[in-house]
Amino acid sequence: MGEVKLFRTWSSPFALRIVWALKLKGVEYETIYEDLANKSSSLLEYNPVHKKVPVLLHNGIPICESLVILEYIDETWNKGVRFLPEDPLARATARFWAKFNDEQVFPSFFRYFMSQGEDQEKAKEKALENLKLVEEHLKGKKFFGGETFGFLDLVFGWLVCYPGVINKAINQNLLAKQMFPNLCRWMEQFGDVPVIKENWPDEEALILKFHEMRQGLGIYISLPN
Ligand SMILES: N[C@@H](CCC(=O)N[C@@H](CS)C(=O)NCC(=O)O)C(=O)O
Repeated sequence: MGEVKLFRTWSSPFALRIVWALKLKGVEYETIYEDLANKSSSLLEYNPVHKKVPVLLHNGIPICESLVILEYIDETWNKGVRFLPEDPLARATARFWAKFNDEQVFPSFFRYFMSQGEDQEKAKEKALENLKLVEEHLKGKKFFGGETFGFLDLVFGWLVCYPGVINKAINQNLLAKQMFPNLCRWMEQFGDVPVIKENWPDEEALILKFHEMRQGLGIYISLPN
C-alpha cells in the first residue's frame, strides 16, 4: 500500500470525495489539515499549479485535483471495489457528468449561495437549470451508475449535505422534493451509505462557516470563470 497522506480541510467538498474513496477502498492514510488562509509550504510544494486541497501524497509523490485523485485511487487499490465502470462508453459518460458537475453544477450552486438580490435570482436560474439536467440523468436509477454506487455518486456527493446546510444558513431551499424527486431520492439513498454519513463535516460548524463566507470573512473556494 505504501505511505498515503491526504492534505485537506475539514470542510472541503472536493476533499470529502477522497476521504470517502480511501475509506471505501480500505486504504490507511494520514490526514494533514490545511489552513487555506495560511497555506503550508508542503501544500504549495505539492500543488504548485492550483495551490488547492485535496492533495494525495502516495509514497512522497503528489496527485492533485479530486477527479484525478479519485481515478488514481480506483486504479491503485482494492480492485474488488471499483468506482468507474468497466465499459469504455459508461466510463466516458461518467467522466462527462463529473466534468459537468465540477465546471457547471457546483460553481452555479456556489454563485447562487454567495450572491444577493438580482444577482442571486440570475444565479438561481442557472443552478436550477443545471440541477434539472442532473435530475433527468438520474431518472429510473437508484445510483448514478445503476444499482450500486460508484464514481459519480462520490462526485455529486456534496449535494447530499451542502445544499441542506446552505438552506439552514440562508433559509432558502433550491432542491425541493416536488421539483427534484429523483435527486432527492438519490440523496436519501446515497446519504444513508455508512461511509458517507459517518464522514460529514459537523453541521453547526459548517453553518457558521457559510455565514462567514457570505460576509467575506474567508477565502475558501475559487471558482472557474
Ligand atoms: N478542482 C479542484 C477544486 C479544489 C478546491 O477548490 N479546493 C478549495 C477548497 S474546497 C481550495 O483549496 N481553495 C483554496 C484556494 O482557492 O486558494 C479539485 O477538484 O480538487
